[in-house]
Amino acid sequence: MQTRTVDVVAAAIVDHLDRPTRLLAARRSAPAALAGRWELPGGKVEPGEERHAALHRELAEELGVTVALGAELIAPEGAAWPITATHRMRVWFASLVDGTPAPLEDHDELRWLAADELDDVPWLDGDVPIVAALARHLAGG
Ligand code: 9L3
Ligand code: MG
Repeated sequence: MQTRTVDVVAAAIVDHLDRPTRLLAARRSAPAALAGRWELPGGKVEPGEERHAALHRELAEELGVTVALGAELIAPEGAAWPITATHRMRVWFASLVDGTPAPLEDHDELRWLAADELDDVPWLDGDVPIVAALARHLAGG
């Protein structure tokens, strides 16, 4: 039996793409097994959907925002980050273009975290190495 890999896309929404100092973290409210853990917002790419389109759709659904996408945060072993045994995730920097982020779907809290606050929330296991990589891109202060 072959297990198909599920493609997920997520955004590292930052205050400024050119000199980021804060990252937007979202606390999951569903499913129960993941509730209370924090993540980079995003979700599954639908069949036939282009990745960037999927990410824009997810951010509109989950947070009610429009974003501009920046560079991709490339994983050490190829573009995609292996977040679970069955899911791999691509991550892009993003900045807000329209809307104020609100936890509309699948989240119950949002926080803008500075570099020295990234360890203050319990991230999903799969997001931990991604956040560690992002920490190196956030300027202090
Ligand atoms: N996931 C992990 N980290 C993330 C995202 C957006 C998603 N930053 C995992 C959680 C789910 C799966 O990927 O098991 C699909 O995500 P969603 O469609 O439930 O958001
Ligand atoms: Mg999601």
